[in-house]
Order: sequence, then structure tokens, then C-alpha cells
Amino acid sequence: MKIFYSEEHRKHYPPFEVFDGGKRVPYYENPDRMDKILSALKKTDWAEFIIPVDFGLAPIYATHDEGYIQFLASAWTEWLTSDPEIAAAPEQNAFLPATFALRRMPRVPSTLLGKAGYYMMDLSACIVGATYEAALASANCALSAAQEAVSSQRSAFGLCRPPGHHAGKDYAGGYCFINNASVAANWLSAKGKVALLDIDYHAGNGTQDIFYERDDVLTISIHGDPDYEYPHYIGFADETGAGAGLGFHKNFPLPKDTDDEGYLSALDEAITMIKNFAPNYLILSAGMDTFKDDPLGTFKVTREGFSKIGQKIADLNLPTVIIMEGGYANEALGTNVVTLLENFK
Ligand code: SP5
Ligand code: ZN
Repeated sequence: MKIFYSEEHRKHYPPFEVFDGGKRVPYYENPDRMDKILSALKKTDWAEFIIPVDFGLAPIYATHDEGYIQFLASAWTEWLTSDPEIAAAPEQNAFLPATFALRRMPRVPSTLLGKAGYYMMDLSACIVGATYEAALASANCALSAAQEAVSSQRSAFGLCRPPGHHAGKDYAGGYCFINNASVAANWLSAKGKVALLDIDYHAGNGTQDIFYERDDVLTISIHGDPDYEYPHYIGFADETGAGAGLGFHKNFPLPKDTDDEGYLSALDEAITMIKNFAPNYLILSAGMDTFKDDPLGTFKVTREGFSKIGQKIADLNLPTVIIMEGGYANEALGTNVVTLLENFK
């Protein structure tokens, strides 16, 4: 299987994130995640690593707001030059807002901190010097995998970091800056009918946001119920699309402690919907944070569970663009990714 991977992510390693209750904790979404996945993949006889092609900004702007992308591009340099204390110790700093644009606050301010609270949804998508380049390279991994699926009509893996599914048209959040899977799905939608299935533990709010009014890309997310879990305000069962897109989005919010059996029965329903939609391509937003030992999750999915999940999705027999999303139980992450991917090789 062709695996699109770039080393560009490595320096995107914020020194902290602001966790529940305002506590500063080490950044969960760290480069070690990739090292664990790489080392597990290198032990197989089927992983073929390829450096992604640069698709330029056109496919990014086709999915995201230009003002938002320009904010991502310049935020760190502006922050650094705004304060000599930060410039003196850049590696101890990360850029985050302190104020957020909530309901009925639709103005985009002209200043950096104002923009930050407008374009960011939480305190976990920290911007550092390497963030923008890493996010672009990550999107190129997804696009390159999509292109491979078109040309070979086989499945391919975009080993993306940073992840993408929490990033909306004009906002970052949940460790995500550019919505890799959505950028790839939008690009792929010009080549055929696309379904996107999100199996990350957290609701794919960004993907939902991006495709909510479209009927040409079916989006489905299976996740921890937002009533108790991040991203809290979106991902509920009654959100099924709007306008032309009505009926083309589906959420499966699941209870805490969901195990293999509970998970697989939601997956069966999702798979039936995909079959009825009859797409030419499938994008799989593959987060492994449903795993029983994940520090950010509550689900109880096992390694055998990931094997069955992969088997069921691969049985759709579609060229599948698998996109790496979350998963923070680093010691098991490599094995879990290989276990899922094996079904598609
Ligand atoms: C891509 C992805 O998986 N992003 C996830 C971002 C989640 N950030 C907020 C986590 C808040 C978790 N609270 C869990 C308490 C555990 N004791
Ligand atoms: Zn997640």
C-alpha cells in the first residue's frame, strides 16, 4: 500500500496545550505518534512510503476561507514580532487567543489577537513557527493519497499530521488547522461520487461544517456523544444536513464505555448508508482514539475491534483514501493503525 508521509510535521510541536480546567499539559498530538506508526508500518512487507506532491493553495482555498488560511500563514511571525519576551524564547511559547467570537459576533477584527479568537474554537490548536508548513504538508499527504486512489483504483494512506477533522471552513480547533480529509474529499468529488466516514472518537465537526449543505459528498461520523464529549456543541443525531444537503450528513453519537459490539453495530448502519449512496470513492477519517487505553477517549475498542472495523469497511470494496486523524495511546498506536490498514492492502 502506498503511504504518503512528509517529515514537515516534526517541528510542529507546541510546548503545551491548555487542557480541561485551564491546566497546561504537554501537547498530546505530538511527533512521537508518527514515530510509533512509522516503526510499526516499517515492520510490514507491504508499506511503501512516498513523499507527497505539492498541490499548491488552490485545493486548500476550495475548501477553506482565504482570510483564515492567511491568518494561519502569518500568525506566528506577527506574534513573535509583537513582543520581545516571546521573541527571546520562541520555543517556550505557542500562540492562542484569550477571547472568542461567540454567537452574534460576526466581525473579523483587523488585529492578530482579534483574528485568533475569531478563527480558533479552543485552546488546543496551538500555533508555533512550523505549524503552517506542517499543515500544508499534511493536506498534501491527503491529496496525494486521493490522487493515488484515482489513478490506481486502489486504497492509499495519507499519514497526516497535524490531523484535520476538527478544522472548519474558517477555524482551527482540536489539534487541527487544515481539514485534510475534507480537502481531499472536495478534490475527489470532481472525479466521482465521494462518501466520507469519520471513525475518530471525536465528532468530525469541521467536516460536518464543510459539507453540511452539499448532496454530492455523503458525510458520516461515529463518535462520543457531544453531550458529554468534545467538541460539545455539534455532532448530535438530529443534525442531518441542510438545504440541498439535507439527508446527506449522519451522526452516530455513542455513550461512554462503548465496546467493540456497540461500535460495530453503529458501523453496520453507517456501512448500509454508504452502500445505498453508491459512491465511487470512500474517504476514511481514521482516528484511533476509540481505543480502550486512549487517554482522551472513553470507548473500549480493542485491537480485535480495529481488525473487524477495517474488515467491514474494506468489504465495501471501494478505493479508499485513509486519512490519519487522532489517537493518543502512543504505545499501541502503531499496532492499531497497522491492524486497521491490513484490510486494505
Ligand atoms: C484530532 C483529535 O482527536 N482531536 C481531539 C481534540 C480533543 N481536545 C480536547 C480534549 C478534552 C478531553 N477531556 C478528556 C478528559 C479525560 N480525563
Ligand atoms: Zn479524536
